[in-house]
Amino acid sequence: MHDFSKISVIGLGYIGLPTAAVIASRGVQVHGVDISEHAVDTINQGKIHIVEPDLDMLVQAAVSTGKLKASTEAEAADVFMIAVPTPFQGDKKPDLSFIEAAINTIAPHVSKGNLIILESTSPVGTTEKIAQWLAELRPDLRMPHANTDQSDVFIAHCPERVLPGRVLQELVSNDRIIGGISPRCAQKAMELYQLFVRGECLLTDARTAEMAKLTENSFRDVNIAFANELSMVCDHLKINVWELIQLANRHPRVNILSPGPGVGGHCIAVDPWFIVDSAPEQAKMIRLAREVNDAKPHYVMDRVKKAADEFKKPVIACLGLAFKADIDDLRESPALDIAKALTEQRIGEVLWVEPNIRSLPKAYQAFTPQLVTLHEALERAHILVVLVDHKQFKSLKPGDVAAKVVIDTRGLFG
Ligand code: SAJ
Repeated sequence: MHDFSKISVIGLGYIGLPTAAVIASRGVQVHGVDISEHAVDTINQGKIHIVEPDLDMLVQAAVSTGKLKASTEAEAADVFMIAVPTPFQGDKKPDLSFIEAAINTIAPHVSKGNLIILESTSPVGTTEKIAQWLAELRPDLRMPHANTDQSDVFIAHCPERVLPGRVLQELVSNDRIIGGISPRCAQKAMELYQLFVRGECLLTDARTAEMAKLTENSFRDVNIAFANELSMVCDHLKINVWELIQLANRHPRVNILSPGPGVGGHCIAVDPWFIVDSAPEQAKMIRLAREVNDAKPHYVMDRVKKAADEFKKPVIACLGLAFKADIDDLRESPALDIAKALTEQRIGEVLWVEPNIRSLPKAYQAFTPQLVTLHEALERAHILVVLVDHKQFKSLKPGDVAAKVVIDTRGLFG
């Protein structure tokens, strides 16, 4: 038997909401907190304000059984899980203000024996900072950084590592890294994760756990940068990069990732900067990989401009706007940046194709884009720019595009 009868999840976004719903589905009372009234109201109606497969059913069940309740106010609980954003500021320095605000919100409600878990991806040292902030706000409680064996509260970092689009499976099946401020903290946090995680729980200290998460996403970023650089080298040398990668990957110890129009999403393009910020002298390759990936959309734009120069009144169709295949998430998407820039710079008549959305969010309507169907794009465009490998585009036959100039950043026609 565990001694967690009520869990509070602070931040009900892409990580917090699925986590809250999964814990509630195990029969534990969950109190979700978010600053957005819209999010809170939507959840309390048993609905969701984000897109993730099957999450709607899970939230609906959790709310209708009374196990999940959302609020803009914090209240007492046995566990506080923090899942708020950690973006970077203009100078690529991490912005911890959401975490600090979360600590300020929960501080009056924390009591002896409570467990506080940071799930947000964070720079090394953030979990220790939480302990210090809380120590200042609650001098009556003994914190684990100063009282290793006898703290009143337990604090740990357990970074989320789920893949958008597969969150509900990965929340349960992934192994978890659990970094305690002290070994007792890690042990206590593990008891919580064992309520719903089928993967292994691996215990370490908080700093190593923080670095592990940043390392995972930087590893991927560096590998994607390698693929993106190869694609530019191959264009220069007039070699088909897709064929090249397929051949090289037949070596038993080579596994090159796929080039694309750049790296999108809110994690891989952000987290490596946290390493660069804390060790700028040492993290040379990690920084360079970020720069290579950030430069890729400009390279694609230049290719499109060159192709457009060949037409008097070029019609250009951008196939895909989301940040990766078969999702509707447009945030931090290089595909969207490319479509926006081509439209703004009036490189021609630009058609936007995104089969996963019905209309564009208001912010993008200022560009007066033409959101059209794939069918219309195929009828009208001279140039097709493949930006996302959505399944609808994968089923195109070479004959469908034979008469077009195709700039294929995803190797669909490789
Ligand atoms: N991409 C490529 N080529 C590839 C693979 C990806 O260009 O071969 C691009 C995608 O098109 C996309 C971006 O990279 O624009 C990121 O996509 P992704 O699928 O690699 O990763 P995310 O951002 O959806 O989720 C990542 C995951 N991290 C790792 O795989 C190491 C996920 O497990 C993390 O939980 C998530 O970041 C996070 O929240 O940190």
